[in-house]
Amino acid sequence: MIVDKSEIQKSDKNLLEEHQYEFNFIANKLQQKGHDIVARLAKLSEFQVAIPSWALGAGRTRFGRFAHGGEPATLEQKLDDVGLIHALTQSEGAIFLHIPWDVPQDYAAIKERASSLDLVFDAVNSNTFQDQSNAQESYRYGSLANTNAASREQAVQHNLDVIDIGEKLGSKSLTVWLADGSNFPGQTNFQSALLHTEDSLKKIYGAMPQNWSLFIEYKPYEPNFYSTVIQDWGTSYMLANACGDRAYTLVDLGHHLPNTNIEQIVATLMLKGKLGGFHFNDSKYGDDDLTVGAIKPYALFLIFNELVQGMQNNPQNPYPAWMIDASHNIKDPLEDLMQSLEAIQEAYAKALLVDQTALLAAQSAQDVVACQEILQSAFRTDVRSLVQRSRWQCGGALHPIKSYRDMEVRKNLIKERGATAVATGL
Ligand SMILES: [Mn+2]
Repeated sequence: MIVDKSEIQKSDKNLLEEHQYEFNFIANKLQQKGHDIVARLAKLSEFQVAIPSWALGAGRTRFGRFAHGGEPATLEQKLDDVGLIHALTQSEGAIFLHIPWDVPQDYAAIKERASSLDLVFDAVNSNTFQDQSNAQESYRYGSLANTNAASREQAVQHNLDVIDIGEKLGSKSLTVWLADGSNFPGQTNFQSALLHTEDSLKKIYGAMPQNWSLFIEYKPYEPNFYSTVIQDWGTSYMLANACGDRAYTLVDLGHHLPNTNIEQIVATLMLKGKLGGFHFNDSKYGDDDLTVGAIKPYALFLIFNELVQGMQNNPQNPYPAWMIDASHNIKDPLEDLMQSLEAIQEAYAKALLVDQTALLAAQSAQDVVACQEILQSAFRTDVRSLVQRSRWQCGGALHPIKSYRDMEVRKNLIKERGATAVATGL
């Protein structure tokens, strides 16, 4: 299904007057405070978030999976789904592939399809957390950290194959998330597991093309519940430093123990020039993979405040790769991705409104109350019409979910692909 621009306009028609009124109100107010609205809108429009190929179908828990029908069963259909929400939002113009599920049969055709949908290929993601049917060696006891050299070699080779696939598609980075760890005390030797991991990552890093980056993700627990080899940002940072200049830490919002101060981690990594990528989601208990901003929108804003500060003041840090890494057990995945995007854009828009000069002055004057006032004044600003305007001026919908529903997208996808079509790669 291809989104017709005239359908977006039809769906927007009754919203335009209200949007205009709300936008003028907030734009005037912000201009009076000295904000350059055109520049703010340009920043919002430039912001593109990648969609992972595994987020386009219903997720699963250990207890069941409830499909939505019309899910994308092929790589081509996954591209089409991302293209569809990109047409509505104008901000989801990149796809993040997961190998081995998304290996293209015809590279030229896939690249052409992506470019016709205005999509680029973001980082590629390897998978050594489960055994593939034709595998010689098992990852039951780990991949890059396995005590068995043959398992490690197989895992390294898989990453090299993924780089090869990514290169053919125009990707420029590899994300490694390891499930390696242990379930019981004594099961693993922490030091040798870390040394094996470092050694394996160095081999992968060494084989990457010169213009590629390596993103190393961390996670404190799960699927192993006693220890994970790359448990926190410090371990990831240490490994990235051991690999070299083009290796970075990747922060996934869900990969922290409850109440971790993620904004401080972001600030530290950007100061050191080592924040490579960012995975958005939200959680209440653990790695819940919920819709971004659904639980802790203020924490998301504080994180964005550090990201904005870092992007403005830390030239030593590369522009981070953004991705929504969520799972949709109950909602229509495409609607959920649009809700996540909205929350990300709102947090970003609010962070752009923080008066950094006044904040710095208040911090220097040790005026704690003023510091909080400055942050919360930005957080409490209703920026929804700014986000709408940034999307609309690029040809997107004022209200993407309304347009999606007006166009009966899910019904059409079920008609095209069938009610039982199930997405691969979850
Ligand atoms: Mn992630």
